Amino acid sequence: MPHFALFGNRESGHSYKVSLMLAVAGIAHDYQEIDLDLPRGERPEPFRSLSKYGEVPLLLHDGKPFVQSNAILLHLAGVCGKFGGESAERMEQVREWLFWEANRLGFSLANLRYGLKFTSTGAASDGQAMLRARFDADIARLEAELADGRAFILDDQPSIADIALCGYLFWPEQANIAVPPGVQAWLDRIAALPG
Ligand SMILES: N[C@@H](CCC(=O)N[C@@H](CS)C(=O)NCC(=O)O)C(=O)O
Repeated sequence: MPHFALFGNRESGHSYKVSLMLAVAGIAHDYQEIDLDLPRGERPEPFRSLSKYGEVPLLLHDGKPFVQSNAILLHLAGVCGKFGGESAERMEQVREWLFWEANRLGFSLANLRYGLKFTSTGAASDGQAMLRARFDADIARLEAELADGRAFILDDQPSIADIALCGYLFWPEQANIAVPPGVQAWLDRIAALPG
């Protein structure tokens, strides 16, 4: 029986992506909360040694470390043969979205939220204005993508692309953003998934 252990933080959308995948895929796992207020050098072992870039999430699969949320999602989809892992074709489509997410929503929205929630300059900095403009373009792209009525981002079946893209979208008030109706309906379908 494979063993999975997730090291995350409950304020981290990147950790949330992996938690959500483990939940909807029904993969039993241990969980350890990492206090990100601790300097990196003081975070507990084995997290400190195994988290190559010092960040959450870290997933151990039978003791082997996996880092970077989207790389972890790809690993899990491959392991369970679902959520994009069903075929090479779906995996190709998923990979495109994962790269888009890391550079677009996972950058704009994650850092908008971080600026508002965790920094003293909050919404006032120039960086926040840039992130907001970038987010506006990103959410418009997602809304346009979903306009044809498909249930999930690839087709009518959920995949790790949905899981990556929604990582920071369930808490719009924390980033002071509005979620358009097509994106909201898609989020509701993700929230209704078993698990
Ligand atoms: N590209 C990484 C980003 C991970 C990340 O930014 N993690 C943040 C929390 S959301 C973190 O661990 N921050 C604490 C630190 O950098 O010390 C991924 O996709 O996993």
